[in-house]
Amino acid sequence: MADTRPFLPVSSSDGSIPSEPLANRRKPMKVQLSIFFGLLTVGLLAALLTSNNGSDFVTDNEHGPLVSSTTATTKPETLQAVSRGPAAGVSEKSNRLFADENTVAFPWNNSMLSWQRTAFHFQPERNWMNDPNGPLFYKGWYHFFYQYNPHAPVWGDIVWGHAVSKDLIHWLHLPLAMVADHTYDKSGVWTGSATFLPDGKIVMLYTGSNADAVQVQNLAYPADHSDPLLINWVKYSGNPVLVPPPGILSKDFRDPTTAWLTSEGKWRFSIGSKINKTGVALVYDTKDFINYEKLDGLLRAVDGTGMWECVDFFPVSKTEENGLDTSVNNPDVKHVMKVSLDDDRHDYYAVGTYNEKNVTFIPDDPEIDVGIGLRYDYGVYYAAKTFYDQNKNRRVLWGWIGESDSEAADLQKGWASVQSIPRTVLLDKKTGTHLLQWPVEEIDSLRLNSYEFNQVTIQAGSVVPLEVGPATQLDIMAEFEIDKEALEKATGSNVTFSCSSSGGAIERGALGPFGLLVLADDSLSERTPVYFYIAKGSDGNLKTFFCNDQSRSSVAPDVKKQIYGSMVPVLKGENLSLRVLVDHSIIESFAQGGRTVITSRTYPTKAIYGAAKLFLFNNATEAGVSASLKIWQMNSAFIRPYPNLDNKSQ
Ligand code: DQQ
Repeated sequence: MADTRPFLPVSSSDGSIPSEPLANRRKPMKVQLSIFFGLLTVGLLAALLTSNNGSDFVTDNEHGPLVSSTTATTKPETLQAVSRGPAAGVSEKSNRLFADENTVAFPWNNSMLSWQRTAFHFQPERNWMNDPNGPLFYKGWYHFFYQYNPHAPVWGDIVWGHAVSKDLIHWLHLPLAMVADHTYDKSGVWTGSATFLPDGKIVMLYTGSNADAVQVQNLAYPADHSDPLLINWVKYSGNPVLVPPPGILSKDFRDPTTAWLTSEGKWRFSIGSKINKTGVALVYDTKDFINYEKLDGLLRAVDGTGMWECVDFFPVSKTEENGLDTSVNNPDVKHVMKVSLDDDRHDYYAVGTYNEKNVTFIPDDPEIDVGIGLRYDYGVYYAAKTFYDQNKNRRVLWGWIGESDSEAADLQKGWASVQSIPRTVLLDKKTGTHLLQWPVEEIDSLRLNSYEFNQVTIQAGSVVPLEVGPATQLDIMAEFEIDKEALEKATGSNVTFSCSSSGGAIERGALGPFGLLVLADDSLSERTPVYFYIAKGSDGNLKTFFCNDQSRSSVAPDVKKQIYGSMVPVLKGENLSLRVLVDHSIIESFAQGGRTVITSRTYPTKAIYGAAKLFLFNNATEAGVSASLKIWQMNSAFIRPYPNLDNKSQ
């Protein structure tokens, strides 16, 4: 439960104590003690800062070498990298970070590993999960299917897991929806999508890796449409309905999209592939999902992007704030195409125009075409899929979030991967170029006590603790204002900045970095900065970057630690705004209303349970920053098996 201790008072803009949380205040004596210890903490941090000549707010040297307090007494194990996926004809599914290194396994203990399991993100009870499949809303239930290995916490033996929810947050696990029981899907029941027919019936097209590991497309449908839980699925007797066409290799033909209607009343859908090194989206028309016509053209093709997995294609409104059914096509819509790049395992999208007659998608800006421009998420996020939620008139996006630890640790903890919090997707009407992704509103129902901090001043080169109790399940909304004078005074340069090639949150510039230190321990020996960095060009223009620095997120060496991020457009009159969902080993962060999003997995060894803390930081050399925040402790979701399935009656 949330700790309701007040915020430790540190400097505020007017020198007064920043506003207290909404929850209980302490007695005056305790407030004084809090002030004392708060100032002491800030003093110590300031001492750390000056002892480093102001070049960094905290460095590894200040805390000694990165070793764990739970150092193993037995000989440490060296990690082996195992490849999973490519041999079977699919993208790499294991963490290859340690492939060329002799990384030593950290002695993870059970309490550290149990802490990593998430509290309000969707996960099966055990074992491996990857792509979201065929999400839909039917007779009062949200259905979620997913790539699942029922036998181990590593990719392999893939079948379709299935769960249902009334609100996209609390889930009930159901029996497997489809298993590998036919020649045409013997090597795996792979990714697929759902389409609603006009009579309300559902068809599911999915890829089967057949007995010879050839990728084919199959049709399945619910055995009983009167069952709201859609427990039993029938595979069409004429499967496979499609095999790789001439010119397409047998392992480059997968992941059919949801179908949309053409003006002639045919169904049209796309399948990802590649021709040499060009990523392509093949297109098929069908009237009945039994007979198919391959169209001559390609919906889109982009040189050098390699195999396209999990293509998604959908309209977004140029004028309204609601989502659209996949078949909507009129002058008031733009189309979005998303591809998952097998080569780098990131999801890229482009906004553009769909020409039904020519069967093409043309991006508005060829410089940011599919696969070379914008990404849904600049962290760990892949194989995403949207669906139109007719219940709430919105388009909802699911994405697979893999692990960034070692396979050995996954085997020890018995599970691997989570799904993102479902996100609504809208066209950002202000930029016209970006999408806005935002956690579905239902997540707000998990909010418990809240804490408010108004106009907290964070001097250049300082760290401010935020007293919110244990900081492992949080929903954080923050706004930052940077000192205007410093913005004007800063000299521009033509040096180009990028989060991933920068030194991360310890690299100081005149105007940043500043933001939050998430999942940090008291001494900051572990911390994950989620932050903005403003760069001034030689033309005087400002560019804002949104980054997430994993480099000091854990003292364990067998964890992938990257600096993620990208540019985020900040328009005139906008404050810098941030929303961060912290749920144990996952941090989902949304800048500027969801224009740029970063999801990361974090595996601290000390900043866990009650020792996980939250801080504000400003590591700029010049600019002071003021921050206002509202922070909620988050409840856990109920995610468990569907009770008494035999007596299911709604
Ligand atoms: N995952 C599935 C494939 C898809 C890949 C196999 C993307 O259908 O291409 O598990 O992660």
